[in-house]
Amino acid sequence: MEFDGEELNEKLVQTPIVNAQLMPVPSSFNDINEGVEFRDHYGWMWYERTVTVPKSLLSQRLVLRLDAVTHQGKVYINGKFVTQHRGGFTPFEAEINEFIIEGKNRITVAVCNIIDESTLPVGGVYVGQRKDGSTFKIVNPNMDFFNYAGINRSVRIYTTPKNYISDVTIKTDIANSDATVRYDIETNGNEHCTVTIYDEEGVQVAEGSGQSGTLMIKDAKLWQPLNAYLYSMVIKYGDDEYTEQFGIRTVEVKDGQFLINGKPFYFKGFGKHEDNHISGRGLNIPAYVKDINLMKWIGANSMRTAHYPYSEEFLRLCDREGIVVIDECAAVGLHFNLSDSFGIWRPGVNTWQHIKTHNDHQNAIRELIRRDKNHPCVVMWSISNEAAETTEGAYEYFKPMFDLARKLDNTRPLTNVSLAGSVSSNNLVAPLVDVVCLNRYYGWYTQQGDLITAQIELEKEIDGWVEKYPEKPIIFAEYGADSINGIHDTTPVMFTEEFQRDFIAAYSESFDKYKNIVGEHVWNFADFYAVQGIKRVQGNRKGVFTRERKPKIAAHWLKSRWENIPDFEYKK
Ligand code: GCB
Repeated sequence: MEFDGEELNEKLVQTPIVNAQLMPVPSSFNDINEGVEFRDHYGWMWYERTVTVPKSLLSQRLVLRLDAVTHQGKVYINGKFVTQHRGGFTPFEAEINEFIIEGKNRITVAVCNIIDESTLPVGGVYVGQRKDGSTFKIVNPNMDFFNYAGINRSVRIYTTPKNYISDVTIKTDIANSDATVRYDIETNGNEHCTVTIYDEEGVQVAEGSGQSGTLMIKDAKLWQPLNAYLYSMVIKYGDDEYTEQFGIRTVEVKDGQFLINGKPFYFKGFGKHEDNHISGRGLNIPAYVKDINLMKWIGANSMRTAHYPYSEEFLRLCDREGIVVIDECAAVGLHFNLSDSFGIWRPGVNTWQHIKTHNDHQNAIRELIRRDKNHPCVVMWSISNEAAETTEGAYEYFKPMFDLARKLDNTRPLTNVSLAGSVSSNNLVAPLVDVVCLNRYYGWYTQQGDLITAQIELEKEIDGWVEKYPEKPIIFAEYGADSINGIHDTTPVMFTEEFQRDFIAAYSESFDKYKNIVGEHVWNFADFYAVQGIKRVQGNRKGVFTRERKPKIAAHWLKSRWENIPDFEYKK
């Protein structure tokens, strides 16, 4: 990996990079080496390696796939430009036969970590000048999480025959004890296509032919929260073959409840981050498995991919283990007036008159749904987190986003996760959502330390939502307090483990009073690295687990609460 200006490197790409620094892929680059300049590098980075391609592969269709280049990537093979992509959390790929030669090939990927008012996440660059005249730049998301970047997920070359399967959409429905499975296969030609469905024991349960159709599975086994059952659809198309796993389940919002397989589901769990020591936001499969095991230990059944699409590997694990997922696109920070100036702070400026995210946001929705539509674990799409929903123009900005998501997927409800202060009376986007998702910090950022007043304010707000939108279920998508593990007190005070526990207990008491509240996602599953500031102690400490995944007192408290809350029909 080499740091330099874009122009110079556009020339450098013609010749191999020398004296490069060692850089693991996949990983965020930031914590791999020491020093502020390295960690906070702003701009382009150049990754390079050689791969050997044997002659036998050249007769196949060769595809280079990059699962996540954060936030922008340009790809070159043997010095020639191949493709580029904006958006750091969804994959892109290109056919590369014309660039590849037999033997050694040089793959170069230029990565840019800049985020601004046109990208997702929305970010800002802070340019400062020191007294000695030197300047510095910091680029931050317009939110507290650290801007981990690099080639965060896997890069692979794969092959297909010349005529190939490019996509499949699977939609399931339940009729008594049977299920219907609708499939639509996308290909590049007109080869003969067959579809066979197998159960978990490998027994064939349905078959069909043609690129689309509806198959029936008799006595279908359902995908249930924490009790997953996965079928495999094997598609044969000419010489190509692809297997997609899927689950049979339905999702519906009705009468203020969130139904999974026709029964009212109660969300217990967390907002998370992809965040780990050393690898930052990089793919980390052992950590995913550990986190899912901890979620099960604590009695959780669900989570939200705050604030961007997580890796495909993570979602496959959630499919397998029955973790229910609210899948969020990387639309975070669409707000120019947040008082914490993490990225951009433009007091008085109307976000919707100036923001330039329209294109990237539509692409992000398209790419998210195309990538994740067949995951049974995903039960709802989150269109954004904490946008300026009370500012004039919010409805006009979001209406086309919601329309697009509904057009692309008519099987899942939609939400927009709301910032404190956007309440039932002033939230302009609420009419568009199926489920109200609220991030609330009464007793932390406001009424600091006073949990009695916090609860009064919280319930006043909930009353307003229930009254105005009685048909919409409510999920608390974030609520939480920082605690530094090891800090204790007899009379709870902010930042102690006891206060964090009491904060969560107070909210829980209020949640239990309302039938329309169908879920509680504590912020956050674990401590995570954040932008520096006086409110962050080497990161955001609202984790119920530490960054090393050790439980704080609140974890034990939540375990005893959640083990007594059933997944279904909690509030009869
Ligand atoms: C929020 C944000 C989340 C922050 C959290 C906090 O509302 O959605 O990204 O980390 O507050 O701890 O301040």
